[in-house]
Amino acid sequence: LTDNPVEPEEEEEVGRPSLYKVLLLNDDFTPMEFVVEVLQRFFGKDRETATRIMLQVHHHGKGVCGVYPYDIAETKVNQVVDYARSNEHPLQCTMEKE
Ligand code: TYC
Repeated sequence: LTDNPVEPEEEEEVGRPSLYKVLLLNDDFTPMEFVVEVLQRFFGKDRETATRIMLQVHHHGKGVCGVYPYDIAETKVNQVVDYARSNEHPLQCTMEKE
């Protein structure tokens, strides 16, 4: 009888939830101050970090607000879009798989 071979390491990814980036998109109308407020209110950023992300979006077209599991990312997107619409701003928020 030959020795039993050692089982190969299990290399499949199991049980690790995919993460999603929540992105803000630039537009010409939403006030800078409103975007900073959104980043503080819904993404827990301090004022300085929020301002940096807002300016990234303003200058480069989009920016990452945070990275979350699917359900949390989806909730953040809905909260931001609802809040922007309530204040009559066209601010766009979306998510993409990391
Ligand atoms: N471009 C906007 C302005 O000049 C500011 C802005 C920044 C809008 C970020 C949206 O996600 C945004 N008032």
